[in-house]
Amino acid sequence: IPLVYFDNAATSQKPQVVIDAISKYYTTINANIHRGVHTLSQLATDAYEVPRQSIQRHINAKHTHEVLFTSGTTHGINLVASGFTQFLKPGDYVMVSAMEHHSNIVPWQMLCERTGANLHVIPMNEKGELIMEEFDKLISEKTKIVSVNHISNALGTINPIKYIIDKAHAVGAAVFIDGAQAAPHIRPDVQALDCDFYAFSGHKTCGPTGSGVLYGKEEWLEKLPPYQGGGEMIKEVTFEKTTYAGLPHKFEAGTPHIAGGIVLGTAIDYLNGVGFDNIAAYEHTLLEYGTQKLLEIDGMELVGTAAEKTSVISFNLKGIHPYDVGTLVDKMGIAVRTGHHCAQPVMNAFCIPGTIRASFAFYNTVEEIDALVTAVKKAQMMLS
Ligand code: 7TS
Repeated sequence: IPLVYFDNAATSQKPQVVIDAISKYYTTINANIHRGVHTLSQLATDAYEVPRQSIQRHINAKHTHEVLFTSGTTHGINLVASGFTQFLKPGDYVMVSAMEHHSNIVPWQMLCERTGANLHVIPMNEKGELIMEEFDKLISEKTKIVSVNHISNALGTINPIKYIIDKAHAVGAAVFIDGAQAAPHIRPDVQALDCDFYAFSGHKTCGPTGSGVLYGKEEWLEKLPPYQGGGEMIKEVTFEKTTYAGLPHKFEAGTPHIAGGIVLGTAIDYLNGVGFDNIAAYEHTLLEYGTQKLLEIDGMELVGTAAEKTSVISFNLKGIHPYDVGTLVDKMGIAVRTGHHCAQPVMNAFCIPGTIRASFAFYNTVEEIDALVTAVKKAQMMLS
């Protein structure tokens, strides 16, 4: 049976240009960067700085050195949460939302444990939308950083991040945007948003696993301490004292995922070639079609019905455990994710063990959605 891949929120499939670019890197210019003076090393070093520039343009960062290469969103969040240790004191607040992925909860909890700060959580309503009136009540001069996702992985909700950023700045708080689920669908403009940090993962945006980006405003990146010590992040090392390299190298200790960074650039160029407006418009038709077709099934319970959504449909069938449905549709050749999607607090809020999640990308089709609907109906018959 042909595979229908509807687990794009977990990771995207890779276009041929990306697969070819990985092979081309290792075949033609593989060498360590910034080190040797030999020609190959210079070629690799130059090639590694090219995607930094294309990503700077892509997200509209002011400076190239505000673009840090990471291993993914998780790395970016931990880097900033770790660096904030010195800025927090007992009684301060860190704020996240009720619909965060675990990777945008746990690092901030660890930060609170280290510093004696407390965690505030922006609640959501039954549609899976953040309640801005509650956010307005929670935010205060004691809030030092707010970290929210641009788009929820479990519900597909597009959050009002511009509102959050402006309100947070009004009380002097920094704002971190977890763009893991947004980057495959939306071209973020970090200057227009005025966010202090924006992170995303390469593997969800048609790029290689182990690649990612952390954007940080220059003033914050200058203030934050290095995250890891090691090679390439120093200016001078003696046993008495080490001084650090400038941006972005201060945050890029050790040998990075060179192929990953270069090929992430290829992936972002590829997506821009397809066009983010085209992607958004097409995926919206998939979302509308899928939502309508799935709602025709008896006992269909959609989880996450926000007015502003991307192409993620989380659902349950009345009286049936999501794992059972997921297992059966998988046997019918359809890859969906089932479970809590690393967002257990979301599942707790809806009082459910998990959901079945179909997440669409621009390469999916309505015929594939029809196949999903048929498979879900079959699974329902078998299980009831
Ligand atoms: N933030 C959000 C909103 C995410 O959806 C994910 C991964 C992460 C952070 C972490 O990204 P990583 O690349 O560092 O692991 N989300 C999912 C998902 O929904 N299914 O698998 C991974």
